[in-house]
Formats: sequence, C-alpha cells, structure tokens
Amino acid sequence: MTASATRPNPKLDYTPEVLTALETGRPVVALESTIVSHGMPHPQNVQTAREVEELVRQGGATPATIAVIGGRIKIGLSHAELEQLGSDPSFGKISTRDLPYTVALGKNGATTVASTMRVAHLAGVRVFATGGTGGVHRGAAVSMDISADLTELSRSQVCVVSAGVKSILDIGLTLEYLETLGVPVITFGSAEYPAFYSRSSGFASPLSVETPEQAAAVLRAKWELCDPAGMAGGVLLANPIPARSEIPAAEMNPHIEAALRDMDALDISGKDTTPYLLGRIAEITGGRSLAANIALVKNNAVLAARVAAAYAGLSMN
Ligand code: PSU
Ligand code: MN
Repeated sequence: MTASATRPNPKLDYTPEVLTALETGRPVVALESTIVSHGMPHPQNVQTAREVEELVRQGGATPATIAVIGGRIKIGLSHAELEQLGSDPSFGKISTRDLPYTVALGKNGATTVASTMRVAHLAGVRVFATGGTGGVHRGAAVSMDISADLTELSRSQVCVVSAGVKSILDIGLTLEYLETLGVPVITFGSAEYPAFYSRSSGFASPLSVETPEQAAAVLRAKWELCDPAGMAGGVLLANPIPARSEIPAAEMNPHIEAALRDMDALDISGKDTTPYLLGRIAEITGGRSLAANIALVKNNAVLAARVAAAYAGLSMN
C-alpha cells in the first residue's frame, strides 16, 4: 500500500514538517490564524495556538497553521512567526476576498475560516480545526451580513471541525443556508447541533456520526464519489464543547443579548462584528467565555487529528 501523496504547490511556503507529511501521505490538520490575532487576547492566544498544535501532534497528525506573512502564504508557522501573528497588529483579519490584495502588496494577514479553507485546499490539506465558524448574522434580512465562511464551505474540499455557531448568529438561518449550498453538516456524537459555548442549540443536527472513521468515510464518499473532479465543496463537522467546559445556553443567552445591544450602540458592523462580540462577551462573562473558547478549540484539534488520521488511512488503498 502506498499513501496518496500530495505534490507541493510552488506558490506556497511550507514548513519542513508539513511538506514531509504531505509528500508521504501522512495526516495534516490545518489551523486558522484569525482566532489567534482577533479571537483571543495576547498572550493566551499564542499559548493556546501552541497547545493546539501539540495536541494535533499527539493525535498523530502534523499541524499547519495558515497565515500570510509579507505577502507569502504560509502552510505552517515557526515559533517566532506564531508569536508575531499573536502580537503584531499589522495582521489584519483577511477573508477570501482579501487574499489577492494581501499577497500582491506583500502584507501580513490572519486568515479566517473562509480564507484558511481556500489555502488548505490549494495546499492539499483536507482537514481543518477551528473554534467556531461564521454564519448568517441576526438581522441578515436587512444587513445581508452572511459570513464568507459559508460560501467557502461550498467551494473548497476541506472538512472544517468546529464547535458549531454561537447564538450571536441566527443558528436556524445558518443551517438553512448551508443546506441551500449543499454542505453536509454532521455533528459528532450528538443528534443536536451545538452552539459553541453550549452543547445545546435547540436545533437538530441534519446528520450525525459516532466515530472519526465514519466522518472520514463521508469525506471519501463526498470527494471521490459524489463530487467528481472539478466539483468541490467542504463538510462541516460540528463537535460539541466538552460538558465540563460548557456554559449552558440559558446562562449564555442574556450575555450575548447584552453584547449585541452594546455593538448596536457603538454602530459596529461588517468584518469588525465578530471580533467585537467575542471580546465583549469575554468581558461580560469575566473571562469565562474565553476559558470555554480555549477548551473547545483544543477539543476540536483532537477530533480533527483523529479524522485526518482515519482519512489518510482510507486514502492508502
Ligand atoms: N467565531 C469564533 N471565533 C473566531 C471567529 C469566528 O468563535 O475567531 C472568526 C473566524 O476566523 C471566522 C471569522 O472565520 O471570525 C468569521 O468572521 P465573519 O463573521 O466576519 O465572516
Ligand atoms: Mn460578515
């Protein structure tokens, strides 16, 4: 049996460990960088990013944190680059639309779920762990604020492991929109779609699996059977926060409502919405939401490593 190797894309900068893993068909897990630059305060952000990378390694996969530095697209970051990402304010939040500009003008950028998916696809990395994805914002019927993360899920061949979407978004409309886009939404070990800080959202998950092997089999069926060459699209694998770390929805919802009111009063909109709300909710909850956020990201990294390992095993025959 020979593992199916991926040839490196000459336009991307790989760390040696990621390059070796891809060339030998070993499992790799992509990690995003907006969560580091805009999702958590320094220094917990860099500390968490390092611990997440270590958990991926312990799970038998190679971590590839993705960012743009000086216009170069990085697949895997050095220790120093990760520290720079977490502390240097020149790393703007860049979504898919911003990638060409950031590359062409030689700038720094922290990639969102959408742009990390696009880059992972270009690099041949099929599994990606994050905290939460973007979605359809509350009031989107007027603001039209729907995250490009959803569009990209319908384009790039990547499995995104997330803890669901938080109720700063309209969870029901987010699930509707993903159905329209043809994106499989699968919850790991639960019939209910999770709400990031809380295991429960009140919405049934469209699909569910019980093992990483089942998730990997869905990826193979999607990409090798149902999406023949030329067609694309990802899979959203939702992973409920561990029970010991969750903040129940009934407790969380008033805090989220308060943060949304504060945001309206400050007239914040567009790409600043999600970073503002994450920061404000951490303030309101006295850091409890941050602890939950860190716990769920780690939990997602562990599952992503298991899925990547199972998928690499399936691709070997
Ligand atoms: N949700 C989180 N933490 C995050 C984000 C979302 O719980 O850090 C970040 C991710 O990078 C995601 C982005 O891709 O916010 C979505 O932003 P927008 O809603 O502007 O598309
Ligand atoms: Mn938006």
